[in-house]
Amino acid sequence: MDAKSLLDLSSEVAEALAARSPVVALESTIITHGMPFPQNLETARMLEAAVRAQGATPATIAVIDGRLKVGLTGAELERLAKLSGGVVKASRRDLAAVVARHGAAGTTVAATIYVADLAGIEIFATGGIGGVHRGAEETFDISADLIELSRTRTAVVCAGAKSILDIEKTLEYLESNGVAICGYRCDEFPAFYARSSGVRLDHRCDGLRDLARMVRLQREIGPGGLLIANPIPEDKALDPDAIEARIAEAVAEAKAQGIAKKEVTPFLLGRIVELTGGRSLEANMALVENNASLAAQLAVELSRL
Ligand code: PSU
Ligand code: MN
Repeated sequence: MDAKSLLDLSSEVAEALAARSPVVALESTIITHGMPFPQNLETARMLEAAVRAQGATPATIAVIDGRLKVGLTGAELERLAKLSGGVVKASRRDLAAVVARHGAAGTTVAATIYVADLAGIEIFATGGIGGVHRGAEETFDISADLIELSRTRTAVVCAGAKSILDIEKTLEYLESNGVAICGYRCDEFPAFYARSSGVRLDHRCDGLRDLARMVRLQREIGPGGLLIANPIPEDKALDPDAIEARIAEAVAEAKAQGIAKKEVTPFLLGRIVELTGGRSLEANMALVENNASLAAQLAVELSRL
C-alpha cells in the first residue's frame, strides 16, 4: 500500500493543489498539546484566517478516525481542540499505530511535514520547532522534528525555538543534518518570545521573492529542508530576562518530577503559560499568526515563480 492512499484531502485543499494555487500546511499538536482550550481553538481558526487573508488555502493536518487528514472542517477542528490532551501527540513514528486503531491524533511538526510532503504542499507554518533539550548530553532528548527537517522537502516557517531548548545545540544538530536556515529580515536565530538569541545565522533574506527562490532551489538541490526563521513582531515580544527565569523554573520542575519523553514539551509549554499568568500565551498566539501570514505570502510568491 502506498502511504498516499491514507491521505484524506479536503475538497478545498485538493482543488487548490490541482490548480497549483498556494497552500500552507499547519500542524495540530499546537492545538492538542501546545495551548489550553479555548485559546487553542481560537488560534487554530485565526491561523486559517491569516492564511486565507493572503490568498492561500490553509491545510491543517491531523489524524482523525484513522485517516491522515489534510484540511479539516470547522467541526473537526473543534473536536480536536476540545479533546486536547485526551488525544495522542503523534510524531512521524506514531502515525501507523494511530491509523491502525482508527484513532485520532494531533500531529507534531515532524509528522505534519511528513504528511504535507506526501500531499505535495511546499510550505508549512508553526510557532516553534522542537529541538535539542537542555541536558540532552544526559537525556538524549532530541526532537524528531530535527530529523524530519533533514528529510522533508517542505519548507518550515517558525519563530525560532523556545529556550526550553538548548538553542546552540539545536543549531549544531541542524547543521550536521544538512538543514538550511534562513533568517527573514533578521541576522540571528530568534528565540520565540524574543526577537534574537545571540546566535548568528549564515543566511538572511529580506524579500519574499528571494525567499521563494531559495525555497524552490532547496527543493531542487535537496535532500533536506529549509527552516525559515521569522522573529516575533516587535510590539508582542516579551522581556527576555523575565521569560528566561520562568522557563528555567519550568525546566527545573520537569526534572524534579521526572517528566520524560514526549511529555516533556507539553509539560513545559503548559507550565510556562501558568507561570507567566497567560502572557506567554498571548505572545505565542501573535507569533504563530505572524508565521502563518508569512508562509501564505511565500506560498503565493512561489506560485508565481
Ligand atoms: N514548541 C512550541 N509549541 C509547540 C510545540 C513545540 O513552542 O506546540 C510542539 C510542536 O508540535 C512540536 C512538538 O513539533 O511540540 C515537539 O515535541 P517534542 O519536543 O516532543 O518533539
Ligand atoms: Mn523529546
